[in-house]
Amino acid sequence: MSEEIILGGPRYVSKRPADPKRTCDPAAMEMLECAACRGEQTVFDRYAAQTPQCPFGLAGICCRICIQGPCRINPKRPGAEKGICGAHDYTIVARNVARYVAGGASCHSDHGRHAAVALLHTAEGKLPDYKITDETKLRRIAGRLGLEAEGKTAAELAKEVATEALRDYNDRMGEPCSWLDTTITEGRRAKFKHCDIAPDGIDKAIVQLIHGTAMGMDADPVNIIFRALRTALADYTGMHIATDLTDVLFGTPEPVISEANLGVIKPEYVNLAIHGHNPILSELVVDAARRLDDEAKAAGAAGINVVGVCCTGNELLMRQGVYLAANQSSQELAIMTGAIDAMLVDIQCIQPSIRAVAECYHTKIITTSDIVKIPGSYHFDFREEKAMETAEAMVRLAIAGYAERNPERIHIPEHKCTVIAGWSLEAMIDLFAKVNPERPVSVLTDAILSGELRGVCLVAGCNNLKGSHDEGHLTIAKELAKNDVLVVATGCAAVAYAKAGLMSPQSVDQYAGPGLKAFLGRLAAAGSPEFGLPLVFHMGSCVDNTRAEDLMTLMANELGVDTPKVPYVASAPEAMHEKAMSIGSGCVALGFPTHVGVMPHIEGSQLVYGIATQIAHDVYGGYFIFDTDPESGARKLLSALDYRSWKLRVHRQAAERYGTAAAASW
Ligand code: XCC
Ligand code: SF4
Repeated sequence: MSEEIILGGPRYVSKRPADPKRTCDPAAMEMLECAACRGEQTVFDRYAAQTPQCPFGLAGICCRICIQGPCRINPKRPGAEKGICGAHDYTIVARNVARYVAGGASCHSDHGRHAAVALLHTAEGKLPDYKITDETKLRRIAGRLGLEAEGKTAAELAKEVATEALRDYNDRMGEPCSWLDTTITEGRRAKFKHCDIAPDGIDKAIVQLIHGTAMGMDADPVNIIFRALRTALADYTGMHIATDLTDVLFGTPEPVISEANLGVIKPEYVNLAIHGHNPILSELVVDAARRLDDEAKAAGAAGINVVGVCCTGNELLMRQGVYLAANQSSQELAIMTGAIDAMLVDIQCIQPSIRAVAECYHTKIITTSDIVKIPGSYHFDFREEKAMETAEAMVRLAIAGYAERNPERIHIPEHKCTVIAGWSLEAMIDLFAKVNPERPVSVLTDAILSGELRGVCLVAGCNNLKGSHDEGHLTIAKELAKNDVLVVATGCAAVAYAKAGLMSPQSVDQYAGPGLKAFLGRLAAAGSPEFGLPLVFHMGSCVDNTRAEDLMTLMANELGVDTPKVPYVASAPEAMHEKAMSIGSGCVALGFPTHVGVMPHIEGSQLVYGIATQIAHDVYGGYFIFDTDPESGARKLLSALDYRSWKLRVHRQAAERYGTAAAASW
């Protein structure tokens, strides 16, 4: 009997050798070759099997929100130029996009809610395994929210802050959400009020968007898209809550050195991979792993090696210096090394396929959330009340897995790179403060005004196999760094940079243009961390994008302008998840020129395309740039930066020569 049948039935066997263009990560390439010769299926094979993809879906003109449908818009077929109910292409495209945004906002905000409830219960003394780690940040948040902090204990204040956060989820009856309102510029506040897109409740914004895009509701694409922007700002609010409150619970990240790529998996250790997004679980598991190291040794291993996958990996790297193994598209490949004893998952971006891959190995897949179950996996009902107990039980399962390994199936690529991570907004400000303690952000804005830097770019987001894995990320960052742009990154983009060595100190000499090199050199001379500075700054997981957005707000305030005038752009070269759609839309509302390197499903309506690329610009100052060629995407980002910095300089000169009133009229 063949091994395949013993291992759980016939499997799809890849007939094709691994295509060298599928990834530009050498470790992933090595594993893809390995998978091809073992006849194992990966996400790369399934992507190929799905092509060509449905043109109606790709254009966004397939509607299936009522069961009279699905309707497909076909302009060439009389009667089919509209849906059965009469919905035009523009209505259908806009509704589909809006529902993506609602989906993304649900993910981030539910994550934020979890953090708020955990903080509340910690403050109430109900969660013995959690504590308030960063009281300074707690007090700063309370101050920003206008809460009276004098004379209150950390627990009392945490209760108020958590309660205030939870209020942002409910209906604030016309008052904007406080996490949005207290973190944006004066100008944005006025703009959002004027356009009526400041959410007055996260859940409300999501529900109303789903309601408004149901059958027989809003048919006006401009109205639908602008309401989607309100939900995107609700997404921002939820993300900000998540980041702030997890910092309070587990500490605000500080510069840290570690390593990334599949080479961090160590054959002699119990390897426990943690995958997903939620530090409320993973922080405890890291603690549990440290406690149970001796049990692993007793089982014959050298100890426990925790490695991170996707954004939970980013969170653990940022706060604990835990190794990063893989991003979204390479999650299966980590299991295929044959040396992962357990993969523990929490929420979001967990491919159901990991279970099928694990079937060919000894790896135990452990799900932990009641909204994420994968048939055939172990499930632990993770609750904060008995967090450590559950975390230890899960770690013990990994230890048990160590003895079940098949040595013949172990293949670990040697590739790994040094990573300097931990760049929370606070860490960035501390770095700038070494040069100018009074006005730290001016160190960055002055470098732009003097022409040393051309601006800042946030590269965020996922992997998407419509392009070569990680290639979009790497091309954009190298191109921008060469042209003196300071690049900050989050999510799977950050993992791509970590794996490719773009977060190592050596990468500065290799890729930075003269201006960026001089800028980073100045920071280093003033007292950067002993291990040096990276080329690309890791600002966290995808839920941490508000760290990078806050930097934009600080720069705007420093320059005395609103955000659409700040030379700061955003890019999602490999956007995939609904969350990327909501983050990108939020960036546009906040005033970022926002490049997306994968064509979203909007080409079926010229009108919606125009709203995203032009009308958004006219109204909000931010806009989308869609370009699937990363080099040309980078050029467009550079020209957006140059246009803004040129205007800033002209404005400065006019102010110096003719006074601020004359300069204010531009
Ligand atoms: Fe998921 Fe965050 Fe995207 Fe990566 S980056 S594919 S959302 S893990 Ni956020
Ligand atoms: Fe078709 Fe209209 Fe139903 Fe959409 S809402 S599926 S366009 S009938």
